Amino acid sequence: MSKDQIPPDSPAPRASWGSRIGFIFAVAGSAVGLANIWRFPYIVGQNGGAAFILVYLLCLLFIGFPVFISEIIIGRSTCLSPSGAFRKLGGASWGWAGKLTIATGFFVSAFYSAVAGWILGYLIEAVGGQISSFTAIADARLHHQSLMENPLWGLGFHFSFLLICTLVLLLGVRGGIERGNKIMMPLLFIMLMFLAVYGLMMPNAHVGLTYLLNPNWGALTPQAFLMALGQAFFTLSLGQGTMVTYGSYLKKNENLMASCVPVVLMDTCVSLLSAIAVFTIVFSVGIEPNAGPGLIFHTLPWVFSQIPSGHLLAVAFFLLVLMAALTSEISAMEPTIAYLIDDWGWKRKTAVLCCGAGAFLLGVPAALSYSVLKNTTISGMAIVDLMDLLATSILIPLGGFLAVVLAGWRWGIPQVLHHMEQGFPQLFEKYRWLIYYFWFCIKFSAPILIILVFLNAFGIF
Ligand code: ALA
Repeated sequence: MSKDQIPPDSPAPRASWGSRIGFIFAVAGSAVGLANIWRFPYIVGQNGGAAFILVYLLCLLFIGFPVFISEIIIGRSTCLSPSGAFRKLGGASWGWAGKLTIATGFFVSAFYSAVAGWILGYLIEAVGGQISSFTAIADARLHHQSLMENPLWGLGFHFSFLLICTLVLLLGVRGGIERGNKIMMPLLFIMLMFLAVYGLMMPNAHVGLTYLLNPNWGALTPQAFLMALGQAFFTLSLGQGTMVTYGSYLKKNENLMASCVPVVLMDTCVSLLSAIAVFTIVFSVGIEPNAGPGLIFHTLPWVFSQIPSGHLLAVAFFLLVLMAALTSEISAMEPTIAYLIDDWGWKRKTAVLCCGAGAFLLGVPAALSYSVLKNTTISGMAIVDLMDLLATSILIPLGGFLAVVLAGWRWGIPQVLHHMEQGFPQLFEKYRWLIYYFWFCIKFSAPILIILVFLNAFGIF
């Protein structure tokens, strides 16, 4: 980075991505996570199959992608963490909005790690063959229950998962995040392709595909719209400071569209492929995949016990989910780390260690949700589910809303378009319609639709 790119209020030369592919893999790594492989298949199953997929794709087109681009531009144009970036573009009073998104990322990293810890625990179980040898689905459920009721199991894997993330983060933006994603993302794609092809070759694969592609419009409730919106936001890691922070490491001469469009396509492909893999594999043994979060913790282990090469598939599946979770967790922690470095002048090592320790402590209640804290519920929901609900239905859409209002109304569309052209000055000459698309989405459709979905979901109209 040349000297003239360093903003005056940035204390030290800022880290940057080494290459475009490094950026694409890092951002795709952040985007592809538990939401794609774990949540997407079961919410599709519960909310109308292809009808829900259509709503989800529209949410991506008119809300998710414009918010994603706005956040990346906010970061790239300021080269600051979300707090400084929001302050610089919006004025002093906007600093709190940036801080809110950082706090959201930190909050997500805490409960996400608890859930990802269970995945790590299941991977170890898969390697040992314990989750591919059940003779009845009830046994798989009981085994899951016995693991979840063991507080040391939950806490130990929550800690171990965070330890791996912290070690990667200690290696820095290029040496840790970029290199780690460059290794894990291709592996993730290979494993997912393998599982999807395997699923399509199973008996009854067509039943799974029909279930996925058959639209059930009656299942599209207001809650389903909120879920589609929450999924579009959560899967692109929006509203949690991540994309602003990752954008702040992107060089100004990078072609923004060529860097960002592949990320959204990859993320969407992973969600659809995961749904294909899960539905075809689950239907092959004649059961329905609408089992909620239990889908991957007892339904799939039971399926792995029924099919040929189930042991190998179980290892491949949980390794896939683990890598997806690692790259996303790292990206949820990075905004806090960047903030501590930028605003508080901390060294990276101190910031990473404190962020890791903080995420562990905040995640402890989530990790213990089904053991010592299993009777601590609100409206019947366990702590981890409440944290998930608070993040995905309120904090994350709110953070995305603030980013898009900052970009579209406070900073202004001309500035946004100007920064979009950096790295590709002919962008709007070649694709003039993009001006109207971004103008309409950033200024109107994204903020208005977010408000409408909120009001609708809370029964206000
Ligand atoms: N984007 C991450 C996921 O999908 C947080 O899980």
